[in-house]
Amino acid sequence: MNKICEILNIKYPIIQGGMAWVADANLASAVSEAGGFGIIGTGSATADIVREEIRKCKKMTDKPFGVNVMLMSPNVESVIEVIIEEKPKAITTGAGNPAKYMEKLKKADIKVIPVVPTIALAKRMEKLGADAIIAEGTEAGGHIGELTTMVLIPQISDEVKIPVIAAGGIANGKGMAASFALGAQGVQIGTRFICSKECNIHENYKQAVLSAKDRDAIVTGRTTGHPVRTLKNKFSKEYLKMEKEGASSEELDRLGAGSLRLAVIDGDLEKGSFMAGQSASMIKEIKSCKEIIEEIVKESSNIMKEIY
Ligand code: TUI
Repeated sequence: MNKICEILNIKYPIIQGGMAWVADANLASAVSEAGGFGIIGTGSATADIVREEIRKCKKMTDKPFGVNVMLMSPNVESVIEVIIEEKPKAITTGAGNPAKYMEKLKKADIKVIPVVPTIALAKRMEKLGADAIIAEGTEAGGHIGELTTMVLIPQISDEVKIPVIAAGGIANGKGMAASFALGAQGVQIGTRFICSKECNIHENYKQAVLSAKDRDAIVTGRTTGHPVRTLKNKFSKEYLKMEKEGASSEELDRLGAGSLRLAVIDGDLEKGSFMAGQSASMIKEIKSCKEIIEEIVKESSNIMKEIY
């Protein structure tokens, strides 16, 4: 049996990305109901909001689901406490090192699956007792590392014994088959699920992803040490211009404050930060989570059968 399916007790090794503001109980439960592993993205949300969303998800599905913890959140400590009380099947972590929380979470019998952008961090996470690793290439949306999925996955899967989940640039069966070929046992998919029927975000966000071309998912924030991949628009172009002109972190933070919310909730095409991965240009239509998952599984297994 596939190791990711075994650890998470799911049908298909497809994990939905824990996208802040985007991945709510509605999306997570739809992915889990379809046989994947749905994740509630907590971003910088308060512990009370996170508790509410986890309880909502439990009402919407009997299937296992997880929560993503964004480690740069000012609410990270209280969010971890809520997670320990509510006991989702697993957590994924992003934008930092979860070492501090590992023991507590494992004691609560919650699987811990850190997202890592480097080989060194993957090895450190294995030593600390991570149950699996999500190795995320720079093709991904949101907060990113520098290495590509193509070079990260084969190296991490050679270096660690725990199962590896590939992320970054994966939106269809080709990406899933490639991930298996590179040594991963599963995939994490974010951007494709933005374009799902069950994703409760402003229609403008979905349309922005659907109309994105190959070079439209650009990186802002390289000068601050917090690179973020987001779609090209007035906001991201202004951000890059200010970086070029030597703006301080404080000035850039002021410009960025609230911009993800403006994209997700208000659909503000000028001031919003439409975080998305390079795979945006591969996504052509809005489908249900069930259709997306079944299409990816079918396409990847056909590719693997056709090789020999
Ligand atoms: O976390 C993500 N992607 C995200 S989080 C997010 S919320 C946000 N909003 C505004 C500004 C910034 C973020 C949007 N997208 N992906 C997982 C990921 N984790 N990518 C890279 C990393 C990472 C980076 C450094 C993981 C660990 C790490 O460790 C550094 C250390 O402390 O050793």
